[in-house]
Amino acid sequence: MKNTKTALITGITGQDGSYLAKFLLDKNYTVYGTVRRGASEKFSRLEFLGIKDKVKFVDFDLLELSNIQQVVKDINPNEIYNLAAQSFVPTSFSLPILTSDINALGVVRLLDTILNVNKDIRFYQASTSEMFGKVQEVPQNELTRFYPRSPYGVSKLFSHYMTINYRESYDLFACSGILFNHESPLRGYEFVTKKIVSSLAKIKQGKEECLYLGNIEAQRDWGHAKDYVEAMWLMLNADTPEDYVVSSGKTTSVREFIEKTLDCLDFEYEWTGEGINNTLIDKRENKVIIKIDKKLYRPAEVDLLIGDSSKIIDRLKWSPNYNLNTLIEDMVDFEINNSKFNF
Ligand code: NAP
Ligand code: F7E
Repeated sequence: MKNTKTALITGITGQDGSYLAKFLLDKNYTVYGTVRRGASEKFSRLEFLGIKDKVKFVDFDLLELSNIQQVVKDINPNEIYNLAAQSFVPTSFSLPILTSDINALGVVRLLDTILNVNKDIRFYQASTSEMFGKVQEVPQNELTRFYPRSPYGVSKLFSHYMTINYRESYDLFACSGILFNHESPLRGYEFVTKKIVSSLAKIKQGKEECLYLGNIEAQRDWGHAKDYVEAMWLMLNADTPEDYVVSSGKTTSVREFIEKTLDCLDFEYEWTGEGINNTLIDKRENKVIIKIDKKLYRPAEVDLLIGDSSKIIDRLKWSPNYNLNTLIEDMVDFEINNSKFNF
């Protein structure tokens, strides 16, 4: 049956925006996506997914209130998924004011616009496990106390509570998904999983020499972005607006992620040294291929994340298809077979 729903996705050029657009198009939504003007085109993810021609694009920036008002008024969608953000944690330390303007105030601009344009628009806010930061409980669920450790985490906590406040004050159908790290072949190169998989694949092919990393003892709860965009849709199509944790329920260190990737690429390897002198040797080539770079450490780190997604599994029947091993296989396969795509 024809779906008559319209969705507006902010941040459609990013990892999640691209997968969500594909997911909604497959459900016959009319999909609008917001694009921030830049010096070069940034549609490579949508092109890789084969959907660039199916999305309707609008110029948009979360910094510009009148632009947001015009876009929401013109499209008047059934659902808005706010995925746009300055999402890279290290950049939030160097650009804390810009990060706050986009990630925190940008969300109030959107919420207030919805309130004034059409209160029936359903709203999804991309909240994050970074809000748990220095974790106050293990595992973390919807009731765990927050303790963010970066300007990014703090900005997202502001917008998380703003979303709740607009829901409670004005009866908006507004939900926050507290999503733990989710990765994919379409992840930006600066994030650790993509950096590891991409560099190790290139080292294996003789195209790169050495990978430099920061704190490899940090532990993350990693899932696949394809599974996580489905959770966003489930939230906006539930009977009541609520907040949900979305996670795999397992935690893995960056070091273990490296080892799994090395196994997947059939390396023989050995760690030597301690702390920042830790290095990894390719035993077949007798070469150092991973070194630690102190400059990649963060001013404050989130040491451990592990989520408890019982609520969304029980109430919305969310059921992920990927685990960490199949995620890594998907990412490695992409690096080996699709080197012409650059994100
Ligand atoms: P991403 O790949 O970094 O994409 C971010 C998107 O936001 C891009 O399309 C970017 O556009 C856009 N954007 C940045 N600043 C903007 C502005 N001022 N106005 C309008 N658009 C702007 O992020 P992602 O990994 O897909 O994550 C999607 C959302 O989920 C983000 O809000 C992120 O903070 C949140 N989140 C992500 C994870 C995760 O593990 N991936 C976990 C929890 C929460 P350009 O192409 O122009 O840069
Ligand atoms: O770092 C460590 C680093 O940048 C993961 C964003 O999507 O998920 C993401 O934030 C860990 C950290 O992700 C390098 O110190 C070591 O402990 O891949 P990341 P993130 O900071 O967890 C959350 C849920 C979001 O919401 C964010 O938007 O890996 N690490 N060495 C490194 N990290 C990077 N990037 N680069 C390194 O060389």
